Amino acid sequence: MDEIRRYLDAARSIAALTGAGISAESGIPTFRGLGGLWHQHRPEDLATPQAFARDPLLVWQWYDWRRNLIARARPNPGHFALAEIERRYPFTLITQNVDGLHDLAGSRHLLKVHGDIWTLRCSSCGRERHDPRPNIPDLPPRCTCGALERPGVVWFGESLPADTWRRAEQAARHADLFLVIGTSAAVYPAAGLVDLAKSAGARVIEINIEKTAISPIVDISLRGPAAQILPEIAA
Ligand code: BJW
Ligand code: ZN
Repeated sequence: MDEIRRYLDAARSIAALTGAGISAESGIPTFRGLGGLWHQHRPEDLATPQAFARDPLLVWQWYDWRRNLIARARPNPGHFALAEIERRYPFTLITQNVDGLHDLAGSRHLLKVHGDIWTLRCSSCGRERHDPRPNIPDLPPRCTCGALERPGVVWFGESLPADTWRRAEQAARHADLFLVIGTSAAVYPAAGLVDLAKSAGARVIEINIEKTAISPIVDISLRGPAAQILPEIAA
């Protein structure tokens, strides 16, 4: 830990990439692995534009179930530690999570590369609105233009929000310390940020309870729960 705190103190620019694992201790299931969020469905069956076109009600029921679960969740010490790191160091937080728990913990330099579950977007006119209700009455919801609204998240086969993604790449390229926290690093292009940071010269530290696809290429692997390790780093 002392060594890692020295890296933080010496770094001119720090970035972190978080995934579902950081919210696991807030009670939100991860996507893959045991107890994963795919909830007896394959991602390809639910998190794609094709799935929404085929059965918007099924997709909305899954998102509504998740919104309800997330609405009751609170940030954990891992989220708070990253907000604390942002207050003390030049830091950019890149998250694949759509749950909003980093915002609640106080992170502000935050890039949500997979969107936000609390945003609804019209599938026809593109109008976006924030809807904080844990459950949406009358699924599937409709826009004032009459077309179906969809969750404001990024599904498989869709592009990431261009400006947010450009800033994420920039943060990874400029970082001299890159933290990879609670992600299986299985989903691209987000997982590619690790390679990008490493080839641009960053020291890469992984925090995960398990070995992942990127474990062989990182400089340091810290095995354990993010809610325990991050507060130790930020202490
Ligand atoms: C803990 C813990 C604790 C547990 N403490 N740790 C290159 C190669 C191959 C494929 C592709 C490629 N480029 C693109 C693709 C296709 C595709 C893709 O990546 N497929 C792979 C599955 C192979 N990517 C896309 O389609 C992306 N778009 C794209 O590339 O656009 C360009 C394009 C356009 C048109 C045509 C083709 C290309 C979009 C990807 C969108 C992903 N969307 C989702 C759903 C978001 C909305 C929602 O939440 O519903 O994003 S899928 C899902 O996976 C979600 C997550 O953000 C994402 C990543 O998952 P994450 O966070 O890593 O979670 P888990 O569960 O996988 O891992 C949790 C980890 O935590 C584990 O390691 C645990 O051990 C750990 N853990 N408790 C610390 N307490
Ligand atoms: Zn509309």
